[in-house]
Amino acid sequence: MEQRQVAIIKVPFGLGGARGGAELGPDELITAGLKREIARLGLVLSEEVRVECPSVSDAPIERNRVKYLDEVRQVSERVCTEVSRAVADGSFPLVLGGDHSVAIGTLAGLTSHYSNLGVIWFDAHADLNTEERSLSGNMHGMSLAAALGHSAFNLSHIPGVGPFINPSNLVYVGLRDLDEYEKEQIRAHGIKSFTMHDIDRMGIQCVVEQALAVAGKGSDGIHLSFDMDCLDPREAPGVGTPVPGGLNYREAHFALELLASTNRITSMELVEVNPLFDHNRHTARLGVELIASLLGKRIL
Ligand code: EXY
Ligand code: MN
Ligand code: MN
Ligand code: MN
Repeated sequence: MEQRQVAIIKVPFGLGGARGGAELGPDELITAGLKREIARLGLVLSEEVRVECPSVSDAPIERNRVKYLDEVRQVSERVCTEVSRAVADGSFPLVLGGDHSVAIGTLAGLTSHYSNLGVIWFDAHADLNTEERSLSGNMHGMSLAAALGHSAFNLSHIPGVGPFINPSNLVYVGLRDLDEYEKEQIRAHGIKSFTMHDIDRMGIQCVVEQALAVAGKGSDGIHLSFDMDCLDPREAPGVGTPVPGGLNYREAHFALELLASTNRITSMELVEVNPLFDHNRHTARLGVELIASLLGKRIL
């Protein structure tokens, strides 16, 4: 069997988030041993790129209601280019955020190759706000609105991009903190959502199997977008927007082990690791372990 290639795409960008610090995420994940885990799994690291990202010091003081839109646009274009190149190289794109606004560029790069991309979105939040409806102005809460074409700034504004993602191939896992507008959008577009209530009720195995069926139906690739705040803050304190009542350690691992065993996942991003709120690199280490599970690490 051909050896699988992984391309690490580091996106040290935090201006889309509610609090600074997510820009430190990629280096923190590398320091926590990500490359060692990839090597242990017998995978080839085909490349490790670092997307150049603006930081507070080179961005103007933000006075607009929507914060750092120009910076998000710039980063989205660069991430799109790198992700697209990794797919063209035959590598598995592994994007390390950064706040969740980096997903706009990831999804742009993927849709330039996949005509009908399925998306599994692990998150406490729906990230479905538009510039008009966001209560915070933070762009990490708008990434899926951009990918679905609901917001003024959206995928169609990124050069070389493919179609918007299809709401019928999008599925949430772990939701528990939604704005009213986001709830309306989920209902209006019939987006399949497994909230924490559903996980309590059905168990994570059943949820993951159903999520896979939704994302995989008629799709030519499945992207896993993994926001670390889907985990309970006791497991993952190092995130910018923690919400109580999230996934526990084994639920998260089992979910990713199940996804790995299907061989259907074609790309992954892991976002919102924020070392400023972490203790002893706990969250980054957990992030590395979860990536390893998704890449095929087994207990035995
Ligand atoms: N819904 C809130 C907002 O739009 O500001 C919170 C969004 C948090 C987004 C994060 C990281 O997934
Ligand atoms: Mn390359
Ligand atoms: Mn998110
Ligand atoms: Mn979140």
